[in-house]
Amino acid sequence: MKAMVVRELGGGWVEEDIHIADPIGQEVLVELKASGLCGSDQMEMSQEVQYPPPAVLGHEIAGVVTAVGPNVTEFAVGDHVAACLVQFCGKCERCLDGEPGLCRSPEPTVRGEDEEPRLKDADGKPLTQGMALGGFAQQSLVHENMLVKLPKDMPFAQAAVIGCGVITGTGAVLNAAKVRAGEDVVIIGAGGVGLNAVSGAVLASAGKIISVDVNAASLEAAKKFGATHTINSAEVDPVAAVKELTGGFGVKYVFDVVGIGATARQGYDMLDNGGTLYQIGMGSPTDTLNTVPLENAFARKGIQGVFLGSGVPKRDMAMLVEQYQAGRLNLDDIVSGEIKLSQVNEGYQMIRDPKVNRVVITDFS
Ligand code: CXF
Ligand code: ZN
Repeated sequence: MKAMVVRELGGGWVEEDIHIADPIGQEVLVELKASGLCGSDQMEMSQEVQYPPPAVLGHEIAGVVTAVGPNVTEFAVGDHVAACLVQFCGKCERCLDGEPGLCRSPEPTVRGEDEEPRLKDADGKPLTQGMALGGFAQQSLVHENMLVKLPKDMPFAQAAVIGCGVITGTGAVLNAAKVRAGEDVVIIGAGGVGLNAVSGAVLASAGKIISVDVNAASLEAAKKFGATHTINSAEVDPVAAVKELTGGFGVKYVFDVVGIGATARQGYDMLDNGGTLYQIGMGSPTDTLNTVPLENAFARKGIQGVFLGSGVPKRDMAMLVEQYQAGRLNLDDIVSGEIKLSQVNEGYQMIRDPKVNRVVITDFS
């Protein structure tokens, strides 16, 4: 099959003819119909994080099941499916707790060292399968825990993007913070994930949905997704602006989708007493946020990390599909452009424009 392979760090994606194994155990073979371009894959391509080259990256996928392993129970040939990159066993203490994102033993979702690799290049050498999905290819071989069934009338591109950017942003609001109707929220960052956090706040019927960004076009997009107020932090002090909008108090929920020291500081300072800063963005690996224990004892502020929406992917993806189909979740404006499999390099150029959200591969010919 055709795949876009990262051969060396920083070397971009190169089209190759590669081999994909037949499904064993709980594996499902999916003919891909949509595969989204997420910033994390670009990071994986340019610096060694978790999936060393040669690798097939791509982790926002949807398609049609063409074969199943002998132990697959949930899926059959012909099913439409989408994936979420959370790898979980479904059996450990944390999975049983309803926290698959904290799974203690996600190993069963990938093949062992002693098994034939899922992907091999034309010379028979193993290829890394990025995030256990390897979505920049015509097909993907995926453990059934990472898949969810789609209604046949759900468009593939919109389904594909749910599995990473959408679930991350909406889940922060719905799962981590559990915002109630009428409560005010601040979302710092109006890029791909930030807009989905705005969507999450709309689904929660939040009160004021205040979007903060340095880019005017991104703030316009946030309004389109349902932000009731926008603050351009390149022009005004965002902490003062949030306080002014909230009777001087600040808010109970701040979502920092940027994740650098400056936005963490702003987010923390925007909190009302008893409020929580939700840290979603991973903008800096070294920036810190200092707080004074004595002050915090009085203010009772919380800091909470959120990863991939901190939810239950199968449940949340099905819910988000339903919300989209009911006209309550804007995924159409998340999908800004569609490209061919061979155009992954160009696609990553396209998403540098802040007006472009997700670019999705929909032509795998
Ligand atoms: C990523 C964030 C960085 C670690 C892997 C998953 N999320 C989505 O792309
Ligand atoms: Zn991603």
